[in-house]
Amino acid sequence: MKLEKDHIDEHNHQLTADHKRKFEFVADGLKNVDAVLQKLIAFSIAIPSWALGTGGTRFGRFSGGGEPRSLEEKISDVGLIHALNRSSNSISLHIPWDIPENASTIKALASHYGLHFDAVNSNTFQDQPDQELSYKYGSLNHVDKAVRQQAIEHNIQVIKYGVELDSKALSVWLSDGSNFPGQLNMRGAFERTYDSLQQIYAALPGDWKMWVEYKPYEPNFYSTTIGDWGQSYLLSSKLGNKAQTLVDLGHHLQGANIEQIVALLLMEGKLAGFHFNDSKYGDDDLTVGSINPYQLFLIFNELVEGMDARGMNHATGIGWMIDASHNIKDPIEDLLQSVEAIKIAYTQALLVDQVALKQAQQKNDVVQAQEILQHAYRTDVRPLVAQARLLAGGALQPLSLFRKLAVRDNLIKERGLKTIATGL
Ligand code: PSV
Ligand code: MN
Repeated sequence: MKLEKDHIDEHNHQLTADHKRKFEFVADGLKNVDAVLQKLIAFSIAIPSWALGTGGTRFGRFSGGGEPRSLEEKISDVGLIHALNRSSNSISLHIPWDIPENASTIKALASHYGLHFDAVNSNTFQDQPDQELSYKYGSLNHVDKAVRQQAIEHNIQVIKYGVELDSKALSVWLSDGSNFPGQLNMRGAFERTYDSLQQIYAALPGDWKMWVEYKPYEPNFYSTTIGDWGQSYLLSSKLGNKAQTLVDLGHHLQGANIEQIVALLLMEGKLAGFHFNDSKYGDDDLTVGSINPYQLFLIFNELVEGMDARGMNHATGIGWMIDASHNIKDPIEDLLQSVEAIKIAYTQALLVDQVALKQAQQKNDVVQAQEILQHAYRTDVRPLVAQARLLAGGALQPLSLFRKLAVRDNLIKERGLKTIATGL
């Protein structure tokens, strides 16, 4: 289904008076409204190709209907999201869940919707039907050289697909690790992983990056070979300038101070970017901002301050991507909510009075420092986000327009009720 410009214009027209009042109220108290709006217009978040179908858990999967049956239909869904919010102008592919058989056609289709391709993701955490050797006991860290070689070749193949699509980064997430003490020599596993990654690194084009993702547990429950940011940082430092550490918000043990991790990686020029999601207990992959929006704001506060300190462009300096998927929501509605939550947190961080905060920190004025942060966090910035979207040609309220146009019903009519998208 393609969204017509008239639909958006009509929707915006009906909401204009109310929006204008709210926007003027918040804009009135701000010094830098135009700069904030320009930054918001430029800021876009990549959509993962695997989040357009309903997510499953190990206990089951409840398909929602009208799920995309092909890469083309996934691109069309991202096109729809982008038409509504003007903030989702790229798509990140997971290979082999989504293989671009004909790259030029796929690229043309994406650009028809104003989209391009973000990082490509390799998958050595599952066995594929036509695969010779199994990843049951690991991939890049495997004790058997032949298995490692197969996993290395897969990653190089993924880079080749990415080159055809003009992607600029390879995301590597390994489930490699052990379930029981004694199963694996941890140093050996790390060294083999480093060696395998070096070979993949050597195949990266000059203008590419390798994003090394970490995760403490699941599917392995005793040790993960790249288990935390330190281990990822160690690998990316040893590998070289093109390698960086990717932060998935769900990949931390409870209570971890993610904003501090982010601040330090950024300081070292080693922050690749994000897989955004939210969680209550583990890698829950819930809608961004649904559980802990304050943490998201604190992360963005470090990002804005740290990127400004390094003179980085917020929109392009690192990779911004969602990695969420859940089992009960309409995936498009979930993604619209996630993008909105990210933009809200970003806007709040842009409103932090950094000069005053530094002064408070210098004076050890703890109370004032908290007041400054929370003043920004408690500002209702939604009209600013909506205004930026309006200026960019999107809908004032993407989610309500999605519902009003009964987009999901239309997709079900087009694709059927019992379609299942590739992914987990
Ligand atoms: C692993 O939990 C992960 O976060 C990696 O990024 C994978 O690519 C993705 O999820 C798969 O759903
Ligand atoms: Mn991830």
